Amino acid sequence: MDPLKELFKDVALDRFQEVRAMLKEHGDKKIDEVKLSQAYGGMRGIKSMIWETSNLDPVEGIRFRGYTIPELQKLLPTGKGNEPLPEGLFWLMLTGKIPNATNVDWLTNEWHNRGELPKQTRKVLQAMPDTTHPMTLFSMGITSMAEDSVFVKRYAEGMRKSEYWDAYYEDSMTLIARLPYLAAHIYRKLFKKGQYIDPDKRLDWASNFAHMLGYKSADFQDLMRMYLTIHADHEGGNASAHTVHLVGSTLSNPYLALAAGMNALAGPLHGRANQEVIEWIFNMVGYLGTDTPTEAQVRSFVEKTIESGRVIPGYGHAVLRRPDPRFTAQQKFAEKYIKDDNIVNIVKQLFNVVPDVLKGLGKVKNPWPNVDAHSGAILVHYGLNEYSYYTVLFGVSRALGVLAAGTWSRALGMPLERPKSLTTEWVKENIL
Ligand code: CMX
Repeated sequence: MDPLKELFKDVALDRFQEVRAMLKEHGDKKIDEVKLSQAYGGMRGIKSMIWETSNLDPVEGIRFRGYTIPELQKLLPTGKGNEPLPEGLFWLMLTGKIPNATNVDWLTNEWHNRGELPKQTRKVLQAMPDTTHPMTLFSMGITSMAEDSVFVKRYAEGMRKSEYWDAYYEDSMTLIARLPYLAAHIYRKLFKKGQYIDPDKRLDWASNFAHMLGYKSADFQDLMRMYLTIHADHEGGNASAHTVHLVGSTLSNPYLALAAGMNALAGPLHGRANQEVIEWIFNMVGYLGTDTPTEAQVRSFVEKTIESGRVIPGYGHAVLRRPDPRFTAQQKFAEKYIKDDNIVNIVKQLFNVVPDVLKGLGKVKNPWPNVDAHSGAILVHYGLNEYSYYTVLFGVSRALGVLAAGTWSRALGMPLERPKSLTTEWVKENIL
């Protein structure tokens, strides 16, 4: 028996019936109005989709099933470490219920049982040159597994719509189990001369990932537990989540939907910002000739970046209007585990300087740091210096949220997504 699937089935069936009744009675009620500026402006803030697993408040930041990050750090099981296990967050996102230690042990074990990397995936990765960007390999690796999709097989056999969630769940579980294997394989292929490390099935999902990457310390294991928890979900409108949702709505299988989302995450305005931030910090160090600059020096480099027409990576957000609680969680981690690190200190200096500079521009809606402003400095501290790899770590985590949400979309019978687009001619004729 699969206890998570059983629980999900009960919870999702109740919600399905509740939503059906709600739509019957209130389906014509308005939830939003759309301004012309929003249609031309990246659809910012338009309330137009349902996402059960998390919700983002512009001021407070992310809540997973109603819980803030500090609350999750208290409530979710931590296994043998001090940070929440991502297994617990996945359970919570799927069911809405905080799991106990037995629940997460079951999930760790289940993912170990599903975690092998298929032969064809190894071959695909092997065929690619070592100059390939890790996110390209990550996307290719996920796509290469699509032939294993239970969803595809059952769909071809005539599966009923009411059973889609079950097949989606099966694929999601296998995918999540395999992602650390895939990600570690990419890391070792590109940066460690193809010397791969066997899994250690006594470890939880995040620490086994750390182990297969080649990082053994207890602190790094805790870093991975925290990192893979806080990056998992950020409601449904962000580019990677929305892409998985859109592609999934065509009934394309979860492997292809996730790969599409990872291609969105790879952009510098989204997940790749974590790579951009650390590269930019080291450019600053090179330019200033010191890794212990004064705040005035940091400020001058920030202003120089703006003057050259570039954005400050790791700052700003499409929804948030305060420092990102995921930034704060990493700041606290660094305060607790890392003493006197020059690059971590530069991140602190940037926090003192950048918001003021961005406010001065008069156009930036959110001058505060986002999730990507801090992660690189911590990874560098532990010796993970391959900056181009950072977005893969984000991607492994993001899979938890988007696949849990995708399973929900199938359980609620969400249809093909198809919003209406307009031409400027239409706008001129009908709105002006
Ligand atoms: N540095 C300089 N200028 C910035 C800026 C920053 N960090 N953030 C926003 N701006 C500028 C915009 O480029 C825009 O300028 P123009 O009108 O000249 O084009 C203006 O301020 C208004 O933008 P906004 O409404 O405040 O921000 P958006 O919602 O359009 O964009 C984001 C949000 C994240 C793309 C933007 O803040 C940015 O480019 N930040 C740097 C990249 C980054 O850190 N991305 C990661 C975000 C987290 C994630 O999704 O993973």
